[in-house]
Amino acid sequence: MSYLNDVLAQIEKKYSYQPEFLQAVREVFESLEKVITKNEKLYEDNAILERITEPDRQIQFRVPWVDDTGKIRINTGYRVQFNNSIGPYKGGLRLHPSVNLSVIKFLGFEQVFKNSLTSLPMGGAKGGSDFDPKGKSPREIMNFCQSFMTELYKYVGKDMDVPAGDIGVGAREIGYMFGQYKRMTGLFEGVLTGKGLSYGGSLTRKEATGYGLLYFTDELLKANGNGMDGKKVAISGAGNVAIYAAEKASQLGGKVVTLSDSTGWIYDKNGIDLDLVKEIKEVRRGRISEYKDAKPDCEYHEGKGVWSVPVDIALPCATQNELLLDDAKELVKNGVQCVCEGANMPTSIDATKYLQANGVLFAPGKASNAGGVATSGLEMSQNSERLSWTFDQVDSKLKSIMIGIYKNCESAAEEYGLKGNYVAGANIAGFTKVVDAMLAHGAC
Ligand code: NDP
Ligand code: 2IT
Repeated sequence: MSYLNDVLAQIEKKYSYQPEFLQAVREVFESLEKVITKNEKLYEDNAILERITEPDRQIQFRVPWVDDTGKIRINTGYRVQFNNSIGPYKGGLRLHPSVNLSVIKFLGFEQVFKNSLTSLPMGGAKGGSDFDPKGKSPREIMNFCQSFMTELYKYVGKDMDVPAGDIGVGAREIGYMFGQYKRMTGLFEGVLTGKGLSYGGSLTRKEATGYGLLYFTDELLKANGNGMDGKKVAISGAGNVAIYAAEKASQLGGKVVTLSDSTGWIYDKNGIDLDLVKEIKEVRRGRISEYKDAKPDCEYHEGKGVWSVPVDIALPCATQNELLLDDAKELVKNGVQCVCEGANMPTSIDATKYLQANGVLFAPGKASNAGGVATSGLEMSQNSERLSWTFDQVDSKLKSIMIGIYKNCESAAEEYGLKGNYVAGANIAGFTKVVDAMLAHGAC
């Protein structure tokens, strides 16, 4: 057995009960075969693969909070600090009932490579809780966020670990957590990103993941013949990433015809009305089914099915494993040209392989959704220099970072004889930078 296969077998045995984490590791390892073979002795002597797959630390804690009836409720909080070889830990916080250690570890592992690709000095981490924000009152959300930070504040700081949003965590939750951090420590510092604009947030951060996804997609399409203009686009999800992906797709001349949430999906053949979606999701915090109330001639379907609509481009922007082999087959049958991931690991490994084997341009989330964390890095820079940049300044830096990531993935893939395989390119480029730093730091 090779070094790579040995380590993979050990991890599969040790963490057999963490399916999402194993899925993320398998995808990365498969891409690294040639890189590892080239440097096998060096990497093996330095235990690079064992170290890069084992988090620096995993913090797990009880989060007690009081609901509106006066009852004490308990959730589990997590922060997995995966790797800080190239910068302070950085990565989002997810609040969703499906959160467990496997999910947070897969997200933290992906974040290490993603942050490396941004070219900014950020290590990888992820956190969150199995708290379900759905149906909770604003006061319950605040109670939860304050309690969560009452424990988390011990482990984070502007030069140590800088969390941000993810599923279920937006500006409101970041605000409550920032307030509690300030109260616990007395420090007003850039400990979180995705902050409100009045207290150190960055313009463009809200839009950044979705916009960045489209800057990447447009570049990928242009490099392979044509850009976004005139393309029909399916997007899943109806949250932060999906909404601003849809906005930029339209600005670049595409027509977005679907959105979804965990209850169902909408198909509007005339193109999604984003002002209406923003009113439903950002103002009312409602469900995507409400879109049909205002637009009776659109279709609303309960359950899955968003990938059954014939489109040129598919952008999964909801959650992990939401685009499976059967969905990939349907997309290919309907002539899809390009799939770029806005969510983290939304496409299963077999679906990814099917798309690639059928000539579909495929971009992995760690490259194509890196615009969110990249702009978080720009928020950290602004906080450090105590200045705020304009929307256009941040947006143009975001765009050049995304184009840089595309070029980096493309050339890393080519260097290893894997032209057009952007999954391999992203993993190789992200990995080699982190490993250089790990080697420089010695046994730690
Ligand atoms: P939001 O909470 O704003 O929105 C999430 C959307 O996905 C909602 O429409 C939600 O529907 C849907 N969704 C969540 N879980 C499920 C599920 N299990 N099944 C079906 N639908 C689901 O989150 P974001 O938009 O911020 O995040 C979306 C994805 O993008 C995640 O994978 C996240 O990790 C990734 N990402 C986010 C970044 C960011 O900056 N926010 C940066 C990079 C990646 P419902 O309301 O019904 O739950
Ligand atoms: O998955 C991600 O990259 C995020 N949720 C954003 C993390 C961040 O620190 O901005």
